[in-house]
Amino acid sequence: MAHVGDLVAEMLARYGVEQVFGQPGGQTAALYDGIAKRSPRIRHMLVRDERSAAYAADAYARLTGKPGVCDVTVGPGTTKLTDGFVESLNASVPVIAIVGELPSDWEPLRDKGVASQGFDQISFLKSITKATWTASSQRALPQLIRSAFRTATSGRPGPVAIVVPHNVMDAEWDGDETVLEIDDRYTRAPAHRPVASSDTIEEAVNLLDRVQRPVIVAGGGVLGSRATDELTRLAESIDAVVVTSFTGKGSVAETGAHFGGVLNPLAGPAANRIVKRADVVFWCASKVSQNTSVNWTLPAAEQATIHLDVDPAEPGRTFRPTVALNGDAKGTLAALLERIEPRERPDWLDEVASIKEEEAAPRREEEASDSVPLAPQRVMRELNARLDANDVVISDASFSAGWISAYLTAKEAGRNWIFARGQGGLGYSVPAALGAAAVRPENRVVTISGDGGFYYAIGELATQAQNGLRVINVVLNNGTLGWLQMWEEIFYDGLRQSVDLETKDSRPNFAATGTAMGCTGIRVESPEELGEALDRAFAAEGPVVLEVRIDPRATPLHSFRRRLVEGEEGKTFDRPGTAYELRPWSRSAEASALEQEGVVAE
Ligand SMILES: Cc1ncc(C[n+]2csc(CCOP(=O)(O)OP(=O)(O)O)c2C)c(N)n1
Repeated sequence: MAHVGDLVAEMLARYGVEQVFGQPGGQTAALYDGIAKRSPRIRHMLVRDERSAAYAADAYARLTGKPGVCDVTVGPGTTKLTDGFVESLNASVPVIAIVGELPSDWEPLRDKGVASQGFDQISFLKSITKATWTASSQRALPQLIRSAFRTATSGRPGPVAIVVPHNVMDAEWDGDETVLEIDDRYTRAPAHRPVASSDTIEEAVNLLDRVQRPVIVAGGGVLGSRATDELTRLAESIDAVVVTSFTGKGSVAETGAHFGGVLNPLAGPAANRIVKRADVVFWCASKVSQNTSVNWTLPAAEQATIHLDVDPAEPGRTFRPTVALNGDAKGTLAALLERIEPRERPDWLDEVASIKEEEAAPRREEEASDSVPLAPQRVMRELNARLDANDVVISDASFSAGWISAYLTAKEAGRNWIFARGQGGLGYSVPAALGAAAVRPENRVVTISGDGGFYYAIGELATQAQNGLRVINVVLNNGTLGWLQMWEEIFYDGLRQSVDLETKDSRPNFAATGTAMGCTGIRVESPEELGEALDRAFAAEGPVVLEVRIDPRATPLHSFRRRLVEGEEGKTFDRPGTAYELRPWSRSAEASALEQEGVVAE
């Protein structure tokens, strides 16, 4: 007998979904039956925590542009969607959740879990999704599935949820094929490519033509829109320099003269210096977040600006752009390219090259460090040498994001880098690797996290092993919550409260944990062991946990570095109180030193 679980699975498969992530409950078992009957056309991956299902779906979507699909059971399954869904919502990633629910007519019993696991799921989900619907009947469901794909992939993409009551999911379906029709315009984001109006494009062309030192800040929307070719061509044709946000990393190849670095306080000063020198800053598919704008000290008051975004509500949020381009990045950049005259700016490229070199010189020394415990910069250098252009690197929160962005190179443009900056939550990388490996089996997927971040999802190592995924999980183990340890030390007079993750007698061994979970476990304590360890990791067929003991005083955050060194000379520092002040919309060029250095609470 066919049932509604078949209907849902069949529609998902017709929309091109080949992988669903989740954990079953009685209310969703029919969906599992539907998927099982259709495997391998559509497959299911069992995660150890529904939070991981949402993260895996998010990573799947970032790499493919297709909505990542996950399923959760009613109540405790639903609440665990939160971390991933807020990440997807804030980062504009298309994700769809099929959510279990109690039977429709149990409404009065839902309160306070009187009927087991019940609560007001709709109100809850509405706050973490772009849209949430309940399928009140079998007949409503196909149209809701079409709405889910349409909403997730159009305009500013985002996560959506369809709540399916138990009686609807289990109901018999007569197999009527006519209800299954999909809308194939919405299988992938961006579903629409609106181009900015001709007069605003003209204004942007005129402005770019008048300036000497153009910089483009590429945000995550460049990759989301698959606009890397257009962006590269524009930069090369007018000698503009591209810097990227974390989520924009990979928007251009990072090997050429037109790349200026990653713009984030964690990623080193080069990009910040370059942006400050620009006479026009073109924010391209970037929401100009706190980190990318270095506490909104960028752009400076005297700089001309262009802001391109598919969401018309975005330009103008933190500064009034000289030109606002409301459109899709790929389409609008292509339109700009058609009108703009090629232009050489050799002086500007020379200046940028010398800024880059000044900042790179001390880094090369750090990368060659032989210190024990290891310098993370050394780990990154050896990893960089082994990464192929299309391998996927997934960052956890905290210092890993800085080490990756500043020391690993995007050898080609493309969607190969994942930074979960919608929330900056610890524990993203290991579960996200499930989604990445599912769609990129031919590539190596590398996660990089601190020990604090790694703890969050150790259970998913078993998922990686069970599915034979080619993931290398690098754990930069400094024995402490590095960022918070330094924050406490600097701003609270040497405080060291609840930041250490080990004691002399209790030292967790992550490599051994990996082995116990069915991965290859490798532990590195000295630089001599590193090369061989990485070779082993890259040669392994299944998942690897590569634990490296790193220097607990290492930080990519320059403001911390300076303060830690100066602090040793007996200076004390104020808490970053000034950074709490909301910056005025019509910016002044004045900002506190702390803000300009990018001291950010993470
Ligand atoms: C889920 C979550 N909880 C807390 C934080 C605040 N936080 C930011 S960085 C950090 C320390 C992370 O430690 P670890 O993963 O070991 O990396 P390290 O700082 O040592 O590089 C914490 C607790 C966060 N970003 N996310």
